[in-house]
Amino acid sequence: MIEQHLFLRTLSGEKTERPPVWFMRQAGRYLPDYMKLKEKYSFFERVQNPDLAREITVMPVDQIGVDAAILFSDILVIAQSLGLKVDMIPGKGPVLETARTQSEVNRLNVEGTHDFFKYANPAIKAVKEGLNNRVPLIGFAGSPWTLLCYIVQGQGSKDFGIAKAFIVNEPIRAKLLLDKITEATIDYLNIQVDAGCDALQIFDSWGGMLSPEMYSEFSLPYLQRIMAAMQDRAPVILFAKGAWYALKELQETGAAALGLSWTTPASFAREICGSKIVLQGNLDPSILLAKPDAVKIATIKMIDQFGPGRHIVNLGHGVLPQTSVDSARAFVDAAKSYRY
Ligand code: 1CP
Repeated sequence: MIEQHLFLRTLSGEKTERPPVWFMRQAGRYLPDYMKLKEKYSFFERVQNPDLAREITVMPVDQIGVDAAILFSDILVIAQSLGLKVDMIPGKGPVLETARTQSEVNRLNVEGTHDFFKYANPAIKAVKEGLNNRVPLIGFAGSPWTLLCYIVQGQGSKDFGIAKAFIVNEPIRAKLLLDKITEATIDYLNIQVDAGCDALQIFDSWGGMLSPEMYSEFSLPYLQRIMAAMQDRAPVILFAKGAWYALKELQETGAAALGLSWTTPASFAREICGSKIVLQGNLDPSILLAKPDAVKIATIKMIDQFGPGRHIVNLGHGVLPQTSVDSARAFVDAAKSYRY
């Protein structure tokens, strides 16, 4: 029974013998076998083809030994489903067709969500078959604010200045855009749960770029809507990178767990949210660039800081592409040999 798996038991608040471990971006570019598939197939072929989605999603389970799989996809599929072209440029990252003017935002098509995500059900079913109940499958989406960052900016950015100026200059239009992203995201998360995802994670990767006031206006209300819609569907992990000031409000959305970046201490989160909160995180991904022995020591020290339970071991953000497979394994092995 998948419900009996360590990862899902921990998410439900049970006391366990050790913390489960997985890490953000685990199905990706630090794995040599993934790089081989990357040469042969485009990014969205890898996402949409059931055989490729299965092979890539299962890879870190077989090769690194993580306790949960995360579906191979990207947060930007929501931009695509709304009708915007997304190109993954090798060496540069994603480049998107933007929606900034009123007519561009009006044109975004929420009604087309189910049609666009026709591929997701067969892909997720294939992944579940490949996992064969060894570990649970995490589905995911970006937060509406984080999606707005890419849809308005058109690409990754250090400061997302165009996106921030947009919400200040055009707050009403920004909220229409956020509404549309929210609606599409709820539909897509339901599709993922219906197809067999056992848990969900919402990535508010750029949440912490907003001031607390701006966060409560442009990110939190949309997360609250998503969380309300998912309440009886699957446990949800909320990862709002760097938004330490919103932890209490994020907890009150009904999240099963909160993800922490490495700049937010576990003790701080427990002080704000109480001892019962399940926390996920938060080793600095750069530490995985160190030698395996050093990674082990740092990982054990990090687990100690979370206290005796209610913790899912993860990084504080996505794994870096330069990470060696041996150091990634040392991180996972340290968690798997830990005992409370
Ligand atoms: O072809 C490639 O390999 C391109 C690299 C790549 C990969 C492996 C991209 C482009 N996306 C992905 C997969 C991906 N993206 C996953 C797969 C599952 C896993 O985690 O193993 C997930 C969960 C994501 C989520 C994602 N995409 C986030 C949220 C997580 C985070 O790191 O904050 C974000 C911000 C993106 C946008 C994105 N997609 C790709 C890149 C290079 C980026 C970042 C762009 C930027 O802001 O510079």
